[in-house]
Amino acid sequence: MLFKRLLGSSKVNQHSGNVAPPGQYVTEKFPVMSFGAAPKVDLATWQFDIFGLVESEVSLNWQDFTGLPKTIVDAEFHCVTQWSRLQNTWEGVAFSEVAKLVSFENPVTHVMIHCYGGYSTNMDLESLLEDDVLFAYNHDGQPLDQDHGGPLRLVVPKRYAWKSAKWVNGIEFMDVDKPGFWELRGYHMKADPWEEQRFGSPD
Ligand SMILES: Nc1nc2c(c(=O)[nH]1)N[C@H]1C(S)=C(S)[C@@H](COP(=O)(O)O)O[C@H]1N2
Ligand SMILES: [Mo]
Repeated sequence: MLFKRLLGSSKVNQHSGNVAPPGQYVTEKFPVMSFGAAPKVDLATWQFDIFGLVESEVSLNWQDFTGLPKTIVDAEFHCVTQWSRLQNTWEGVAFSEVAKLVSFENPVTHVMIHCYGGYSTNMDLESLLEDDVLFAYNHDGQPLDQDHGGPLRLVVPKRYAWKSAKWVNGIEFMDVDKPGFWELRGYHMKADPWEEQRFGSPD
């Protein structure tokens, strides 16, 4: 495909100064939290689709994706089951960089992230465009383990980690907010750990 770009790389630090959000404890371990088994994804057939309210859909293969400009982000990771891992270095492609590949006919307000295995999670577009949000293929200098979402996962440091979708394979741009996998099952639509937005309000 046509995404031959220079490999520029930027670095972002997102830290609150070694303090975990309310109701969280700090761990140096990296627990695996997955609903169901890790899908096995072959890089030769890996595909990432950008669709929804876009002027034209874009599909990327592994080479296209990893050819996009690289970013490095140091960030915290907060699971709603109460563990926080404060020091993580993620390497990958900023969400904002991927979003540049499409244009919109109508105003887009929200996004659904899609994954191999059927998992999904929703967020508002503005939050995803922040400079610490990325699709990561490396964690702490190593290729991302399959259990941790390899080959590619989303990382959204300012949200509970269920929003950091593993095994991602698509972005759907929307003009309404819709619940993803855990949000449908009672978790919060926004999920800000500093506001302890763990569960949504039942309607
Ligand atoms: N596709 C997918 N992504 C997922 C999950 C999942 O079950 N499937 N679990 C979420 C939850 S609840 C957490 S806490 C983090 C955990 O990431 P880790 O297993 O790398 O620690 O991944 C999130 N992303
Ligand atoms: Mo979680």
